[in-house]
Amino acid sequence: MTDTPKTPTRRAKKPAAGRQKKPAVAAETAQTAAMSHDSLTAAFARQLRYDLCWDDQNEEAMFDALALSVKEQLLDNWRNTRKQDLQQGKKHVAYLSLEFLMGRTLGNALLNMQLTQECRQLLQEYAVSLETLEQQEHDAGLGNGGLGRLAACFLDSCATLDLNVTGYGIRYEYGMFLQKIVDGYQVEQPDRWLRDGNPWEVRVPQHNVTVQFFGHTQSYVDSKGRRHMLWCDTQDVMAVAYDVPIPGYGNGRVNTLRLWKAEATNEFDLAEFNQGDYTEAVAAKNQAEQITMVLYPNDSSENGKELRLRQQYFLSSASLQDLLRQWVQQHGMDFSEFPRYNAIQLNDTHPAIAVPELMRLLVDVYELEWDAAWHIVSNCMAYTNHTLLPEALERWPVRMLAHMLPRILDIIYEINARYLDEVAHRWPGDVAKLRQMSIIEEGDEPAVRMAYLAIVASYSVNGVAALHTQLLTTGLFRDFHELWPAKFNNRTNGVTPRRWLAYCNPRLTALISSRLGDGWITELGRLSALNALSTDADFCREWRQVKQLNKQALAQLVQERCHVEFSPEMLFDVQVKRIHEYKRQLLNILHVIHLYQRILSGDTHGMQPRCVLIGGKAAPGYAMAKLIIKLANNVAHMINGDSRAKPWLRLAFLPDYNVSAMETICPGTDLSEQISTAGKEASGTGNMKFMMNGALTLGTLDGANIEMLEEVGEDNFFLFGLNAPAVDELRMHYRPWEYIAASEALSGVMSLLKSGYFNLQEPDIFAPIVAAIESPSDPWMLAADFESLRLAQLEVAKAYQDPQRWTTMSIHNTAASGRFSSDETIAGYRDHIWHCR
Ligand code: 26Q
Repeated sequence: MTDTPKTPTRRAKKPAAGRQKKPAVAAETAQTAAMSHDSLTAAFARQLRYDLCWDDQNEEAMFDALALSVKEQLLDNWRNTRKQDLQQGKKHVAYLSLEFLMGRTLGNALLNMQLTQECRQLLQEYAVSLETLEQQEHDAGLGNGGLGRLAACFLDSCATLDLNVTGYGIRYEYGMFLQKIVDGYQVEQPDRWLRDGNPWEVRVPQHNVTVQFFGHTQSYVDSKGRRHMLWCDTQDVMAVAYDVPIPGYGNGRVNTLRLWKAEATNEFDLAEFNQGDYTEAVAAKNQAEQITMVLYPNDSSENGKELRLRQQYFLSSASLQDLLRQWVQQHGMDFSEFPRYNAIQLNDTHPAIAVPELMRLLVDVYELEWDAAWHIVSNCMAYTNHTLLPEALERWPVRMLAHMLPRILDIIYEINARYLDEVAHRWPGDVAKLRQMSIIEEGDEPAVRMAYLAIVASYSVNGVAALHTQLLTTGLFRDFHELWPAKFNNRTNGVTPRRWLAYCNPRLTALISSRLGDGWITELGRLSALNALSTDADFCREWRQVKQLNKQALAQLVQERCHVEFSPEMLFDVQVKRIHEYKRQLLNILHVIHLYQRILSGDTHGMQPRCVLIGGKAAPGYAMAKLIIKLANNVAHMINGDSRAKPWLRLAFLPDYNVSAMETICPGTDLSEQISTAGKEASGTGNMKFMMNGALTLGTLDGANIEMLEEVGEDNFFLFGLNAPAVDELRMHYRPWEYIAASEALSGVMSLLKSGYFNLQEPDIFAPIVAAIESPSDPWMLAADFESLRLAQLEVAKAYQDPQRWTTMSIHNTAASGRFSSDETIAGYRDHIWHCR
């Protein structure tokens, strides 16, 4: 890895005028800032010498010592934040998510605490660089991709915007698998990220709660004639809280990410033990602890897995019990004001079982009447949808719920019955409508439609980009939009400029801040001032120099991980994201093959030498995605081994793409590929990270690409392909062979692919890929968009060959990225959904 500085080397001394007002906790921080160097230094020395009992100066031990010392510096602010929120009665938001893709913490925490320089200084005395220690940290890979990383960016923005937000998630023992490439194939290996301990977490056993599973329900009528439900003979699991601090940028706020670990309850152990069955007791312990053992590595739902449902209920129940316990501690048993002081944001339907669980807790445990409880639930819950793919909509078999969560199923039935009355009222006599909109899907295997459950209970339902929200309200959720139009709203995604510019691109940060000051770090809209510098010769030269150095760092990463030589003089063309057919990595590969054929035929006139990088993980059970990885590797092998191609073209597949890899990739990229079939990518967020770092986008009219294009203008964006309505229209009469026949380039590519040129040792392995492209039912319509992509890539080449033009376009992209800060997005959630300050 690179040894380049990771944080701003120059920062304007005074904050620029009009910076956000610092919140109250900041005053305290300023006081302690002067002491922080001493205390960090002292804490580090103490950690190293005593707490870690390590006399040798080992880099792992030094990382641990540093991380623990940094955490120590956060503790006072952490406690104060909690105290002040309570005193001020600040509205609390619980962000429930099965995924938080945090990546590494050290560098980002130092940046937010503004301790990077101090830290560098102190490490000088130990003759070790901050970068070396940063690289000792394992990524916290507690997520699959976009949805999980979005949750992580949101936590950063919530803390920075001084909002009282707690992230609730699962402390998976094994995060996202590590990807190895063997003979071109993806091989999954377990990610034991906690093996050496996690210095950032604090175990908080005083917050333990018990979560129930299985058993059966019983009712009884009390002396006052009120009916009560009991859920009995359950198998109980203990949820143990592990808290991780989330510091805001330069404001002294420290929020909490609370991750739950499943452990066997003592009672359970003891009962077995008393019967003398020691081995059964230990086995039960294992069963309980399985719940939080592993993250499901699918980024589109894998329906019906029992353990996954257990994870969802475990997270939901533990988090809600935690919220209610805190409420009762402060307000007693009166819940009427609960929604005024609490919002619960559901990150997709994964935690939607929280809806009936909150009803259960309020009705069965806290003894509220149904209507009062429903009033509370339906004024707290808000649901974010992240997908348009119908196969990704979660459905849980009624049978499974009846067995695992019998009381919860009863409550879902009751919610459904009452809600269907409303539907019947709105559409009298329309039985088809009732069936269509029911939370319960009928059929051979009746199932609960989790998205419907979430919509019915939520006061807000949002999509994650303008097109996505529009397609939700006119497609997937049309009936619901008709019934409750006011619930629906759009919140276009964003990414945190702290990690995705200030931290990961210190050179560009220094350059930007040298002209604009550093106010842009918390007000990204200020980057628009760069437009005025886009033709300034000095500024452009420096901009190019920065990109060149960042490309060297990326080239080094590619050399180390792929053993492919990337030359920083060439165009760096990058597509990194989960491997999925709708994202069309295959279309990218087809274009690379086409370039290769041009080279072989001597048609290199006007060709721009380029290095293409593809990276991403395939779900372990997704055969086609895995085959696309194999194809990328085989094509790379042929091209990189062919001396004729060397001056023009290189292709590399980067193994184990993750958050820390992206921190080196996006600063060093010239061209970002966002080429999904229009109407399929809900938003995309990688696209925004690239844009912020001055990459140009080659993209379809999909997800947030559309809004990026709107911001930056057509002159600074390479647009191609069918739009969403055209894709839908074409589906009825799609004949891919006509597109293939009409394109000399695509025919050539298909012939070479079919000839077995890329799989000489393994005949026929790519037949499923050829068949998919040639199928009239190819949902992703690769053939239809190929020519358009090829032409757009010609424009890319032309633009890149005019360095001044490219640089100006690059600057315009960074300048226009202000709207895609997650601060903007979170300000939207704050003002339009959470209504908190
Ligand atoms: C569900 C059930 C069982 C197992 C796994 C899952 C599952 C897990 C993760 C389903 C979906 C996901 C992840 C989805 C995701 O990452 N969606 C992406 O969300 C981003 C943030 O909004 C968007 O930018 C992307 O467009 C969207 O694909």
